Amino acid sequence: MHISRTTIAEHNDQRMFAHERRFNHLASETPQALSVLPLLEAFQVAIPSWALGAGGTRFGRFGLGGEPRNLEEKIADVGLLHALNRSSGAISLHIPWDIPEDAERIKALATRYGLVFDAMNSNTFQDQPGQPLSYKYGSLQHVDKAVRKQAIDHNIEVIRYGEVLGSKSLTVWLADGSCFPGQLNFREAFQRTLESLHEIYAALPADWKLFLEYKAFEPNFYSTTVADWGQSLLAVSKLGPQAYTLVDLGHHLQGANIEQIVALLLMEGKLGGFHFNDSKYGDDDLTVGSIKPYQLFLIFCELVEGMDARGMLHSRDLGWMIDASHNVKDPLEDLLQSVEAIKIAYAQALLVDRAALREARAASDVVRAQEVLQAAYRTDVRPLVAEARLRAGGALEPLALYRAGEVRRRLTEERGSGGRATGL
Ligand SMILES: [Mn+2]
Repeated sequence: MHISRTTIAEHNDQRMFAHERRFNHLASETPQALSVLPLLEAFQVAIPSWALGAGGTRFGRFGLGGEPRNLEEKIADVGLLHALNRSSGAISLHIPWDIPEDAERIKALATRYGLVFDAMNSNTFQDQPGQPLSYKYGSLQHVDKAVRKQAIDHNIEVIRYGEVLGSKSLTVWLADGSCFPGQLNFREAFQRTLESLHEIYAALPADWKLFLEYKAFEPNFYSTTVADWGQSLLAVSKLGPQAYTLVDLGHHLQGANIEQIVALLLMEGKLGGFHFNDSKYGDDDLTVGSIKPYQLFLIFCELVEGMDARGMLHSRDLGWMIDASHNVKDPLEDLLQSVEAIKIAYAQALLVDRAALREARAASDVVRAQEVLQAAYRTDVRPLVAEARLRAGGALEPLALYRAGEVRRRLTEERGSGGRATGL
């Protein structure tokens, strides 16, 4: 399944007049918009291999049709997204599902689509067929040293697969915790986890990063051993300079001020990666920007300000990834929506008048500070994001082109309707 440059050019030609009118209007009203175009063009968001099929809940899963059947087809799907939006130039793999049988061939395939390999993800939150020891009571925290060793070895194996593909980071998310009071000694569980992480850290190549993701609850419902940013920061600080905290938007308790967390992690030089999604109640894994777009904008304001304060390159120095699940939407349409939402929030954050904001803060002018932020948030930057996409060779309206090309119908014809994408 392939969308040609000619098809994209024809699509763009039909929309060019209307687009230019909208873009010129924005550029005349917001002159600084032009200067952010190169930043928008450079910004890439990795797509996780597990987000390309229908997700599900613990109540059921509704099939989709045309789901990728193997790693090659997952790469093809991300390649399709990238051809449309020129902002999805990386794929994040999950082991054991995405073990590359022939790494050189997989690398060459990704290169053909203009993709690189983002963070590698290990999995010790469920048992695989034939696995000698069970993770029912945890992995890196387990009371049994043999179980911990099995989990450590798995993580090191994931690093080795990633090395061959050219990945530069390992993301560790642990389901480890307890379901009932009394089940676990918190201090000992944390110490065992940290010891295990030290062994994984020691196996990192010199130019790799380790991202430690935290999550407040689920699947364990009483305690999680790396439950919040404080616990992750504590662990990564003890691990060393190659270890960083990863923030997943859905992994906080309701009402948490994520933008403040981001600001402080960046200040400490310990924010490494980012998982985008949206939620109303818990780890809902919904389309980015579908529920709380203003929160996403406020987070991006802190990301931009915090990265600039440390002289970091927005496009490169943090790992940007979507981590979502698609229960009722076509995953590829959902991912196009998510990437668009991310770029809109990023563009708005870039347009904040930071000098005016600094002045308002210095004068304790609360009203003015809010006005400055919301002036950027209420700017319709869609023509700006579309212009960046156009300049990068993408489609002016990726979703419209995806639908006009009947991509899902064609994928279903090619791959069948009964298949189920692996990964989670
Ligand atoms: Mn995540």
